[in-house]
Amino acid sequence: FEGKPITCKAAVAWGPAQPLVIEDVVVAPPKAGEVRIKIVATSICHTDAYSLSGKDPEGVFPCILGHEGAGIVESVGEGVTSVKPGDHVIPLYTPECRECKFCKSGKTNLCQKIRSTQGQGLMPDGTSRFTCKGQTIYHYMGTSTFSQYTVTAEISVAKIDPNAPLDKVCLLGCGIPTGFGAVTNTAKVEPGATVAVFGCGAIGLSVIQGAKYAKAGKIIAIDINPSKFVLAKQFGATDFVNPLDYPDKPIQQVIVDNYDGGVDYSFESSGGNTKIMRAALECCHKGWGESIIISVANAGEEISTRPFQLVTGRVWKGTAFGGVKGRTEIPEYVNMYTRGDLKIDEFITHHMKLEEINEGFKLQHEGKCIRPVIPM
Ligand code: AHE
Ligand code: ZN
Ligand code: ZN
Repeated sequence: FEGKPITCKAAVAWGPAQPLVIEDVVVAPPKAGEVRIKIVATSICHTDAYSLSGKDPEGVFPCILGHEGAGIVESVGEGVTSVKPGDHVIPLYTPECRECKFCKSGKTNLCQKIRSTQGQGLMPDGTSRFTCKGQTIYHYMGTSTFSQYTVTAEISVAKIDPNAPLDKVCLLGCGIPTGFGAVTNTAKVEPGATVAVFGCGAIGLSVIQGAKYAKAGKIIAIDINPSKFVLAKQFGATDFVNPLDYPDKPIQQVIVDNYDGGVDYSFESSGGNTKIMRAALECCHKGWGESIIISVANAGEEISTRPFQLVTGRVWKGTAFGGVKGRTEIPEYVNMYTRGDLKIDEFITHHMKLEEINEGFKLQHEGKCIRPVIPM
């Protein structure tokens, strides 16, 4: 286990709200229980932009962002048994240790084994594997996929079919399982159900794909940008509602009035808008409708509704990474894709070089890009 440091390119976030800078970084070899991964492709998720903005209380700088990627194990540290050099993997920001209270509960995917150090931008031993210009660079979400090489915990990688194209399945690192799993794991939508989706970005489209897979009866796509409805339809949405077409009526009232008292399930994938979270809850059917919050709101934001909404049977839930236990379930998502049962290619609206990564953030912010793929 005498690996050598590797010097490679990475997009470094030197400080909040500053553009990323492509730098030569030194990546130390993996320590015990860690793996070093050659990242083959990465994409950008809204949460990377949130943390870069400086509004994430867990955001530490300088750091290497990125949590939606795929790669090949380059080397492993002492005691690592579940993967070996050459294995194809997807890094997991939600690990799966299979031995903590959370993993053993059977009730959640939120493994807490390394959560505290991960939130501090450090490896489980409390140190970093990245340096640049002699300075320590922090990790991000336990993944840091905006680097040609990264180091993660062994429990933070899903080993996948080596025949799957890494420049496609990299999207299984966050957005696609997050939306799909919210439907199948968190809500457990049943055949024939009426489903509403607030926001048709990558997460909303994944919800639509999941709802179609679950054989929902009606899938209502809601967005103020009607250009999003083209893809929403392709993914299986049956109805399309633009709140701007109803200036005199709250959108929840529009849905309750037009869909027989409201929906069985609603999903909020608005990018963190707490007003939309409220509308998503309140468009649910009295007595049983369930609303699932998926997106990350700014720290300090609060949600509100009248308690009467819950007293009369609506249910408010939330989900992270779609309730997906990554090491167990992500290989299955990869197999669904290779069998042709899961759309991924349709999410990829742009290809760009690592040097153009700031342009990727800009296009996503403007709503012009669902997902860019960046070959590393
Ligand atoms: N640090 C942020 C919270 C960020 C957050 O909620 N992250 C989600 C994943 S977002 C994926 O794009 C998550 O999995 N949370 C579970 C966890 O343990 O962090 C803040 O605002 O404080
Ligand atoms: Zn994400
Ligand atoms: Zn665990």
